[in-house]
Amino acid sequence: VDRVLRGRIDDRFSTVHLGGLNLDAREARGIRRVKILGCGTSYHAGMIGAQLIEELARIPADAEPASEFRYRNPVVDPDTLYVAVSQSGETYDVLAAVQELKRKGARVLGVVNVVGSAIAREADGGMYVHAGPEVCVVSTKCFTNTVVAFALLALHLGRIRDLSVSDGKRLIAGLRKLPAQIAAILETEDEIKKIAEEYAGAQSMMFIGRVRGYPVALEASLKLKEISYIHAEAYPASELKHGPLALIEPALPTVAIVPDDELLEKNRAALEEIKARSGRILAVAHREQEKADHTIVVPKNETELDPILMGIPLQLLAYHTALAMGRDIDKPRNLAKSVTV
Ligand code: F1P
Repeated sequence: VDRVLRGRIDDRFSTVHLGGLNLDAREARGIRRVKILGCGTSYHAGMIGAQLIEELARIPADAEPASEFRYRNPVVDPDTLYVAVSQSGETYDVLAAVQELKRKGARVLGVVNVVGSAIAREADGGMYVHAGPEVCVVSTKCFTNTVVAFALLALHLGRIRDLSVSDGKRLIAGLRKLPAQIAAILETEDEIKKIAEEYAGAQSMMFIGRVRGYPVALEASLKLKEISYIHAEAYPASELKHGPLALIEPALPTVAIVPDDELLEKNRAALEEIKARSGRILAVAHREQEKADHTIVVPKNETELDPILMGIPLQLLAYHTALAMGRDIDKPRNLAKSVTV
């Protein structure tokens, strides 16, 4: 953890590195707000990052698409820590936001995969996520690693502010369990493939989740759109009753994120609403969900890490859905590895 935070780990890869967080304890204690900027998958990982920072460091935090932020003349505040997230480190909307922030005197950290990329060079410090080369255009491993990086950043900020000492031990133990749990999920690939083949013909799909599950729903729907070209929408589960329930019918399957957490009963109530309208349901959960037509059961870890373990089977679902539809997964239409305009 400390090596990642100090940036030392990068020495193995390159001499051009982010140099760690570059935040001393006094500066870290002075942070009043954290604003996370990214695009696509990186934005969704940033949404989870903001929740982790609020939970573990008790600093108000939020995420916004970098493209929106740069076009809306935002207030740039010296007590806000800005964090730019990018797999490629070259996405133009993120880079432009970073440059504008720096012109206005803000402190900007990068959470970046590609060592020595433009955003890594512009940032005042940050972390590389070491997801390795993302060989396909669509970002997957980087999502997982970015969430891990934010868990470390949140713990670090919490520790400096004399919080999360027990959270630290608990979460670090949880992070150590992740590789074996992810391997166990990958073992269920054949089962996920069979489920994907059932949904491959759908015209449209709905994804729902609550709190930590909502960015997972957004990300899962983006993966599906990017490589299968099935239309997909993602909603916070409680927003369903504010309009989108009207869409639920047998032809519109719903993928529901249903972790065993304090919101389990609320999530189950949403499944009932969908079933009452004869909607088909695929649940991603820690145990079988009786209202669901299919459940992908994932291993339980610390609640804060649910987005990682629930996101991975949905990346596989998108992959196998696209494969069953004969799509060219490595060359998705209209998607570039890094969007530089
Ligand atoms: C952002 C992003 C990716 C997406 C695709 C296009 O890239 O939207 O999330 O999968 O590669 O660009 P980045 O800033 O994380 O490199």
